[in-house]
Amino acid sequence: MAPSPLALPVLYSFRRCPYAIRARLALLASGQACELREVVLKNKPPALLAASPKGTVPVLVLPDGIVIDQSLDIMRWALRRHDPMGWLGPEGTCSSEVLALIAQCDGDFKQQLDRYKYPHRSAAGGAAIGSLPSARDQAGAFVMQLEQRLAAHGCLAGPRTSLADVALMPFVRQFAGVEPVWFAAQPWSHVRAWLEGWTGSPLFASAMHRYPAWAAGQIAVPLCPNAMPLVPN
Ligand SMILES: N[C@@H](CCC(=O)N[C@@H](CS)C(=O)NCC(=O)O)C(=O)O
Repeated sequence: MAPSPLALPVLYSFRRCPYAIRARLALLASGQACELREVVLKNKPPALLAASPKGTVPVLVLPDGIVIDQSLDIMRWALRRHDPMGWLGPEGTCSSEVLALIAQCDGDFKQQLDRYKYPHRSAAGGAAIGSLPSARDQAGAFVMQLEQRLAAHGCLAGPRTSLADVALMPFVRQFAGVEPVWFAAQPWSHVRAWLEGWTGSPLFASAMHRYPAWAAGQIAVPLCPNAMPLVPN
């Protein structure tokens, strides 16, 4: 694969995707420059599919052609290079507790969240696979666990922000957004404060910057707060 002209990693991303949000947060926190290519999921660019045929975002393509196509791996790649906020922990690695929380989020919680958000969708076509309240209750039980963790420690896996907070936040944000009035009425004050802390942060604002959809041949735009073109017109 041809390297990007400025030899920057290329991030294929989709603004609202929670996996892509966590990857952008880690890349921004690490200060890693990269070119951002906003993808329309219904019309994926051939360059994305050539780099990663499975066709999910985020995908990071390094200048030497190495492809990282799992959000967690992108986060770890960026933070291993530079981790000014210590999200990986003192030894530059994630604890098993952090990894277990992320696995729970990406596994059962994500499935329940999808059933809650899209109650009429079915994995096998046609019939609904679960009623809205049960999916909400199941996902809510996980959020309750997060509430207890935050009440006890301040952050999800101890007193300091870790990869778990960054990786889970976009998914909890989606959960909160399905029925905001209901969410606001739940006994989850620590989760709400934690979420508001993230969504109100300049880092999150940068990660949620709007980019036009990318097409081959366009001027490269960097992942950064003000997103000026990398190569001026
Ligand atoms: N395990 C992957 C999951 C990524 C994923 O499923 N992304 C969704 C968007 S949120 C996607 O690209 N779906 C493909 C599609 O909708 O066509 C990761 O962690 O990066």
